[in-house]
Amino acid sequence: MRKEFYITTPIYYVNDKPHVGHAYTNVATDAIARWRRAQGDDVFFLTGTDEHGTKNQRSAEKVGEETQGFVDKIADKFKDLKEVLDLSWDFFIRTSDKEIHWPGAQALWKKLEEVGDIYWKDYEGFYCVGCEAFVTEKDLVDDVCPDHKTKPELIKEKNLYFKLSKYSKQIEKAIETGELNVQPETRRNEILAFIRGGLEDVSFSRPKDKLKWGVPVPDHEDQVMYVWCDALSNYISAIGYGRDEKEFNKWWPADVHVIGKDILRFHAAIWPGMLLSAGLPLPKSIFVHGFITSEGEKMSKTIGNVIDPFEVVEEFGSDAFRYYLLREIPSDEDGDFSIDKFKERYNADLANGLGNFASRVTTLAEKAEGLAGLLVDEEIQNKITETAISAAKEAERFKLHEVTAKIWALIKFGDGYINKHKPWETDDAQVIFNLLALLDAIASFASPIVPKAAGIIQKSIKKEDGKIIGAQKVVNLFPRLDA
Ligand code: ME8
Repeated sequence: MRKEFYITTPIYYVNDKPHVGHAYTNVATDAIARWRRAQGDDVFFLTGTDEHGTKNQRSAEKVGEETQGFVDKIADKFKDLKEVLDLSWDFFIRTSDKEIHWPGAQALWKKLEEVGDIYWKDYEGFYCVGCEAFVTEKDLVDDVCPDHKTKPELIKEKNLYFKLSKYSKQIEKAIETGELNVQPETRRNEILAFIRGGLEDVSFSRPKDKLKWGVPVPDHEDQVMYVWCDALSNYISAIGYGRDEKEFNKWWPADVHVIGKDILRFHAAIWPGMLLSAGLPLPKSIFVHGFITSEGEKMSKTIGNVIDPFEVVEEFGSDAFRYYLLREIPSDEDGDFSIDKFKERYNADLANGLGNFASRVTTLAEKAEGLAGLLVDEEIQNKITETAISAAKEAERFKLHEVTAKIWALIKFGDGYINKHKPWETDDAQVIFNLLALLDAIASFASPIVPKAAGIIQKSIKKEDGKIIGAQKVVNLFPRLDA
């Protein structure tokens, strides 16, 4: 039975153009979305941009541009990633979109207020613009935010607060029981420890005279929503909350929110709190991936080691970039982007791996006779089935590097099979047919990872009534790179 599958990326700040970290989240999410589509699910894949808040507003001011124009430009760069990274997202939400996003964000706010979870409070405390969050002394190291290396700003104002503390126990329980499945285990433990410390209420608005760039709070004209309250609601506004109930009910609850480890608390504490308050179901799972360093160091403009996905793809192609991210970066831990490693992987796994295997098999198959009507040998079929099962098991737990490794092990197996049977000497139609069946399976398993190459291979395999009957030669899918 076809089942709905709703998957999201975070919505990215538009203070700067996308880098390899954003590319990673997008590619990981895309691979899962493509895999579910291939399983027959009805998939909705959402991404977008988080355009309000102090950080975005100040970035526009810094270059002397009008805020809307500035965020439009950067949002376009995030949209461009669709073609560059070969992403298959279905909708791109922008929080400055007054038609799609604002009605949802405001409807959710009203719900929270209706049930009595919003109240006024005088606040005095520190705010980290980098995090877009109020911070306390214990979040700081040597008086600065450890993530942004900046001193938080002292803020003294009257804000509307959200009673998150009220839902502490319920959120803890949902994560404990797996009703809200936080993956991997390490992140689940981390967030549980945090929640067990007791969740505090959160400031959910900012006075308009201090920050005008935000979604207006319904019935409180002098306030705009706190940027995280606004941003998190994108996951429901995009699918029709407050606008199109039927569409909303079709997709919600989300199957997976894919996020980086930096925003775990917002997604696994504040967001569930908001949903519980509004009487909405919780997302089924949150997949938390690690952070990518560049040549072993944290990416930073000062060091000048920020990796630009546009440049990498321009030089090596989207498949190669996707492959590296999915194979080399452990999806549940931190990983590193290094150009030497990239080339090594490219040559070993793509040029000599998938590309060479496809070329060997299709070259044999192109001139082979008597393929039609053959059936694949049991040994080969078993190997294919085994890979499908083990890869799916890893995919269920979002271990994307393991999925990729399992699929590429099947290519190794195929290479071994050719070398053992030497079909170029024997012209054995059954051996060649087995190899084509293997290549066909590999292309279908690999299509969420390297969609372009997989598509070319699939197109080259000739079928009649779904049965393989031959192939056209595929050469040079991944030309070797010089060392
Ligand atoms: O946090 N390695 O937006 P953001 C891997 N607007 N992933 C990385 C990364 C790195 N070095 N750097 C960034 C926000 N990311 C909010 C989100 S959601 C309702 C609002 C990825 O532009 C990773 O997915 O700072 C991380 O969680 C996200 O970008 C943060 O993007």
